[in-house]
Parts: sequence; C-alpha cells; structure tokens
Amino acid sequence: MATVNVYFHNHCFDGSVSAALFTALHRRARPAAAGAQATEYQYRGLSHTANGLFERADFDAPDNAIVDFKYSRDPRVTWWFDHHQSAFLTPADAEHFRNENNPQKFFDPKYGSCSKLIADVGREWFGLDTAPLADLIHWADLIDQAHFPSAQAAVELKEPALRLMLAIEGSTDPGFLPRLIPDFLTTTLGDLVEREYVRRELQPLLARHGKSLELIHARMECVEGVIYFDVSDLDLEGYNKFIPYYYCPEAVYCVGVGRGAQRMKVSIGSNPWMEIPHLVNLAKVCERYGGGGHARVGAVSFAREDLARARAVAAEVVAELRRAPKP
Ligand SMILES: [Mn+2]
Repeated sequence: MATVNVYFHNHCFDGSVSAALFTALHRRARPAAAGAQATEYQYRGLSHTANGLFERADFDAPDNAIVDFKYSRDPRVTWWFDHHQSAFLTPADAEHFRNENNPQKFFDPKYGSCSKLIADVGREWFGLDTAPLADLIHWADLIDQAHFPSAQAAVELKEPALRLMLAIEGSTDPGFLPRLIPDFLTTTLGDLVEREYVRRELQPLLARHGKSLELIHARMECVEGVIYFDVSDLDLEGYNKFIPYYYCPEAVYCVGVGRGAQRMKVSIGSNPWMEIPHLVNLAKVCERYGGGGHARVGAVSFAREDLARARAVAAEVVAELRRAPKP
C-alpha cells in the first residue's frame, strides 16, 4: 500500500477542505503505473508555533504534501499548495521555491483560499472534475475570507458549513479531522453535520457559543456607532468576533478587551457588512500602541498583569472612534 502524508493547516476549515481536495487531485494525478496499488492518505494537522518556526513534521512517507501551510525546504516534501502572504519564513525559502520550479508546488497569494487554488490547479493541470465539490469549495473560499453573508449567518450558524467550521476550529478529539477530511469528498455538508461523530464534537461547542452570546450581549454598550465591551475576567477565548454586530448591526466600529491563554488583548474592528467611506485605518491605530493588523481589523496585546493599561488603551481608542465621522 502506497502512503501519502497530507499535512494541513490544523483546526482551519480551509486547511481541512484543502486536504480533502488535494486527495481528489492526487488520486487523479498519480501515474497510471501506480494505479494498481491502493493509496492510503494520512492526515496530519500543522499549527503555527508562537516563535513562527515550522512545526516539526516527520515527512516519513514516500509522498509528503503540505496544503494551506508554510513552505518547507525539506527535500522529502513532494507537493505544496499555499495562498498565505506569509508562506515563506525567510527570503531564502522563497528563493528555494523559485529555483526549484517544481511542477507539484503551487503558491498564489491572490487566492482567498487554498481550497480554491487546489480546485483550479486540479481542474486546469490534472483534469479533475470539481463540479461535484462546488459547494464545498464555495464555502471554504467564503469562510477563509470571512465573507459571511450577514452577522446573523455568522452568529446563528444555521448553515451546515458554518457548523462544520465551528466543529473544525474547536474540536478536541485528535481523530476528528482525519475522519472528517475524506468524508468531505463523499458526503454533502448537510449530511455531514448530521453524522454522529460530528454531532458529538458540535454539541459542547454550540453550548459554549450560546453562552458567549449571552455574556457579550450583557457586557456590550453601543454609543455613537462604536461598541465597547470588556470580557477580560471571563474565559471566552476564541469567541465569535461577529457577535457584537449581531446585537448592534448599526455599529461602525467595535473595541473589545479580552483574555487569551497568555496575553490580554484589545481587539479593534470595523463592521464588515458596512461600507465606511472615511474609515479610520485600524492598523495604524493598533501600531500606535505596539499592535498591528489590517485597515479594517487589528489588535494590541498586553502581558496578563497589564490589564489596567489594556483598559486605558481601549478607552482611548473608543473615544477616538466615537469622535470619527460615520457613514
Ligand atoms: Mn487558508
């Protein structure tokens, strides 16, 4: 039995769907000579480590694929797909990729999702029929870019794809994703969420999500188009960041103080469902306090003991955004 290790971005909807799509592509692309031999796919999740280094992977199969994750110069890696701006840890890695010019390694940062990249490459270069997987690819592309149709959709999680997103991001069973990934190729999203092993993961996560809705709702205030809330005393790590806009859809900006495993965090965002003509550049606001991000969303982190400082920064930003012009 031939084995292929598929390393994917762990606990990420796009990463998991990328692993499934790669499987379909690889089945299609493997040479006819190997066709008689069954192939076993081993799915192994990779996470970004705090120091930005590549997580140790064993690459112990004849074929080792990395999808939706950083480039590795390791010669045992035979396939690679990524779309992240930060795909290369060093300029030397980027140069290695360019020089190798490997026809099984693909990088395109213009893509909103790695799933879409693999689907397009599969169709154009390997003759893969992606039509039966169109729904899966559509949702992976939408979720990875956080292009949710509405705050309601993003918070109520009625769509099967969004429930699967919650299960993928929050699952604690290491066997869950390796089981789910191949099922993406054979089962509709609607049928997948009804599977017993998916429901088992989902149930506690949905309960926790419901609880965080109540807590954030109780804590938030929305004044002059700016939401402010402080949940730094609660264990709400990884709460859904669209909850504030669900309760206050007319808000333009949102500032929240929260607590992570290691750090206190001030999250500063803008309403993704609103056109904001005179947008305050939130990356610049965050940079002023030593944080960073994008024009529309950013964050500043603080040591656990600097909660007072985090709150002071949040209050300053809230005041600034309340004064800012609104649509
Ligand atoms: Mn991705």
